[in-house]
Amino acid sequence: MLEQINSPYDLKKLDIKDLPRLSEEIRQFIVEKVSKTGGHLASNLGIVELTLALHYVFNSPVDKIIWDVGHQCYVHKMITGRRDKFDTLRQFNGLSGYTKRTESIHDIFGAGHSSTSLSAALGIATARDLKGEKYHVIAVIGDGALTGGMALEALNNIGRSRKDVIVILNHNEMSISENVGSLSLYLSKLRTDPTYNKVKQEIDNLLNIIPPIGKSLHKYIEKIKDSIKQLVVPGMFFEELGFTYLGPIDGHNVEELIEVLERSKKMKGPLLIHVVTKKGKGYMFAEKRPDKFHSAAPFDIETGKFVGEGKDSYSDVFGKTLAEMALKDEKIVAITAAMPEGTGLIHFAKLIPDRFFDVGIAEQHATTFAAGLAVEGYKPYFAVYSTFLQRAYDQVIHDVCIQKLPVVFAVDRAGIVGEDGETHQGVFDISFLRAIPNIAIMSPKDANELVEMVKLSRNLDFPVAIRYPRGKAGEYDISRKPSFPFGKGEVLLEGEKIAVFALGRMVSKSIDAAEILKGHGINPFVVNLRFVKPLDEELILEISNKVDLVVTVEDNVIAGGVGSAILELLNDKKVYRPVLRLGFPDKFIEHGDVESLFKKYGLDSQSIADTILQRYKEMRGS
Ligand SMILES: Cc1ncc(C[n+]2csc(CCOP(=O)(O)OP(=O)(O)O)c2C)c(N)n1
Repeated sequence: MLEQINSPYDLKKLDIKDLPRLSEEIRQFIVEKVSKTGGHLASNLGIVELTLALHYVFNSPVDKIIWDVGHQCYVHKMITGRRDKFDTLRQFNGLSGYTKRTESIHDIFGAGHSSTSLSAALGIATARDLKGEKYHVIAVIGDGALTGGMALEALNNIGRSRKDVIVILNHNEMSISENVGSLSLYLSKLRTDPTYNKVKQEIDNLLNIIPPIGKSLHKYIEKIKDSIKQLVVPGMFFEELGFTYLGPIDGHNVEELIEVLERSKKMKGPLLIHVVTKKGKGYMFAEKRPDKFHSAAPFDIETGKFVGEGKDSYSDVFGKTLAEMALKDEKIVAITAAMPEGTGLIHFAKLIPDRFFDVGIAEQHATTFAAGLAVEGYKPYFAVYSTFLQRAYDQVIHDVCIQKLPVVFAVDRAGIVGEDGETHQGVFDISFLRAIPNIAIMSPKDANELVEMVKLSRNLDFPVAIRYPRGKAGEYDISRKPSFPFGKGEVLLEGEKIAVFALGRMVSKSIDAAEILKGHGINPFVVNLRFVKPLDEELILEISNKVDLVVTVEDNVIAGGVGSAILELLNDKKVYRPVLRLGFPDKFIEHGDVESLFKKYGLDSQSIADTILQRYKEMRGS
């Protein structure tokens, strides 16, 4: 059946009775494709029927369907003519793993970060009304995404606006890990409390036996029915905010979903439809461990085992080191914004649960919460992906740095992350953090140096950011003590004529580039900077004074990065050397595997060597 569906129009031609079978075909297709490419498996398996119902009832792209985060859009992509591209999902030059406006007219709003859909929906609905147009605006948001501050700000405004906006709450009780917070408890109560559901059923039955007598009386009775329902049925929280609440509805019963969505088309004002789904539905391993299959690496379908599983990532190194430190140091506390697994803090959570805090998808709150803990003498470590720290920029400045509070930001997934693409690349943090007074920024060249930096940060009494990449870490020793003082870089290769100043994971690439250059008779210095802020000025000036060309290498955008910092330093100190800055250009970096991206942007070892050689030849006029 799937073969026949190349647009929402094709879907609408099917009989409703056929949709459960189509759902099964879609699930098989997704498991098969994602097992090869990797991707957001569990969320997509959970949203099959809901997506079919939405495209069956509404008329995309005239009606606007907006997906929060966008990670659950695979079924939507399949229905909207992109099924044949799934072999390239998240690959270099392939299909994006998120909604993307340039990819399809059905992707009304691009996403990747959480909790934006409701604000976007209200903006679109407001524009619709200003223009006097008529169509439906539907936002689909998960219970995890609903923990984000923006979503709550938007609910507050949608309710007041009285606009026709349909919010579909996809409730599976999971964020990536189990969902947290009191709103989550409230939703669970709605979903499971038998008295709520019994009362609702009884009232429905009771109201349905009131006979409709005459047209106007019928309308009147419907109104009374609605008001009685609202007094006793669940969802009062949303009702008080100004929404009409419908639910909870079985999100795997496609007929029921279609019926409710058809009804919703005729209703006025803000509407919240509470749909209950199971994350990972239909694939046993994903149902059992939806967190592991949230963003899955390629895996074996039969065993559910991930390819390349086993070795520790940088996140594990960080999480294990911090847990080890905290066992002996009761002032250390750890915070995550809904990423206990991804950040490696799960190791901490297991050992020291009472000093571990998962605050939900709430990076702003997490930052200021950490500031509060620091005020009272605790040493908070907020582990957060570089891209999501962007959310908390004002909190970093206003609540942490102005007050010079000793919060440590463990900036995970710094640099390019690969398959998640432009919304997730961590290529801005050096630039946006470097501009802030009072904060120190460091980046380890390998796993051992990460262990040392985490330990070094413990006794620094000001804000610190430690940035490290996504990926496997290699061998390391958790018992290492800091072997370098604060603010000091190291010369890894002594050389002449050219100095390469590299940061973080670009250090090993620069060493490899130096080896290639040796084949051309050039022996550059290679320096591991370690610190972006403060720069090791003494070392940088000393080495720069010895050479004709200064090269900087970083996995951040060039604008405002560590290369800019060195250029500024040399200029201020009147050390006038040409500076070749290597990093990412002034554009958003697309998705793809990390190695292909490094190559495309001239940041693999060979390209680094080639660029240096070319510049050096130009300088010498040869
Ligand atoms: C601002 C931000 N922080 C963190 C994330 C990482 N993240 C992606 S999906 C997700 C969980 C979303 O849960 P939910 O909305 O319930 O959707 P589900 O996958 O359960 O269907 C998280 C934490 C993100 N995308 N954006």
